[in-house]
Amino acid sequence: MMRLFFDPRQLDHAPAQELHNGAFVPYAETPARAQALCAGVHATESPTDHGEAPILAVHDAGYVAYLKTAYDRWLAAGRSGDVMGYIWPVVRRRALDLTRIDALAGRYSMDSSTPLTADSWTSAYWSTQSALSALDAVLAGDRVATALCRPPGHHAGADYLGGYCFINQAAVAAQAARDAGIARVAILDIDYHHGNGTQDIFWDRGDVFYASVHADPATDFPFYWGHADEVGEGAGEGTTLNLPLPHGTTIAAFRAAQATALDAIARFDPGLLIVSFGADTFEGDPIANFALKTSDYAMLARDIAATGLPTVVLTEGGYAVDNLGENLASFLSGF
Ligand code: SP5
Ligand code: ZN
Repeated sequence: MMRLFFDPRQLDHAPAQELHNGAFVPYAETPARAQALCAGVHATESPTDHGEAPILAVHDAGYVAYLKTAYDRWLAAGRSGDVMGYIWPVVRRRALDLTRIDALAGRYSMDSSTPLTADSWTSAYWSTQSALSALDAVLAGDRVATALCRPPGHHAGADYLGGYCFINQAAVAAQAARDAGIARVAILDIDYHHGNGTQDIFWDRGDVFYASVHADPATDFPFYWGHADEVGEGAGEGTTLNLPLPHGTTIAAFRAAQATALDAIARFDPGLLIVSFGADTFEGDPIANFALKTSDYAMLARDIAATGLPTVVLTEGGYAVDNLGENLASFLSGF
């Protein structure tokens, strides 16, 4: 039986609303998502606590301090409600060392749709511990293990949150695997959205391959990353692979793109595969525009399993809550 990791503290983070198309709407990345993920699988195990060191091996120390203190600083500034940035240090601003919470909220984020609550750090921390525990299982010899990562991680960069993500679990697990002696690690990202944070973190590194199948950023979030000509730089040139697809994509084209990614990963010859699995490619997803069916996920997983690589599965997005458990169950059944 495949081991599955989840901690109930991952439910605590519950922003009230997000800014979307000019208005506040209910937050899409809900605790109910985690309950649906759990309902879709057999019993989960609590993760072991690996502490902050594996997080700090990927994320900027100032950013981690911000995640831990931002809500209290927001309250101290007289605010109520969740922390939301409203000014960003773009257009060539100097990298000033500011302390005002309003400045920090912009410095450490990439969008306005990821409110930070009193519980965001705790939930993201335990989501990351679940990922690290799944990695432990695979390093100990399991062929595959899964972490129900909520909040998700692939949009979070070394020093920024965004896209409902705070700590990048795939990146933390990849770095932990490197530090455990795995020479080359591959990340396959099949969430609907491009995993800009994961790409950024390993952009100039040749030891971690990042391959993503996702909605064309010409039409979809995160817009500024995930275009086909982004291939990495320096030692990382050629170890980033982006395969954008159009709205309406069904399993045939998605599976073919995943096969292209898996071929490139096989040539990279990694010792470990990490899968960022998003079920927001589902035909009924409320914030996305692909058309995969529940049974398609089992086929994608069988193709991944056929690589024979030791595999850590981490969940990312997927907002059709009523179908999320069965979509995850379908995917895991393919391993
Ligand atoms: C992990 C992941 O899948 N993040 C996706 C972030 C996408 N954010 C931009 C789209 C926002 C749409 N918000 C709709 C809210 C409806 N309640
Ligand atoms: Zn997504």
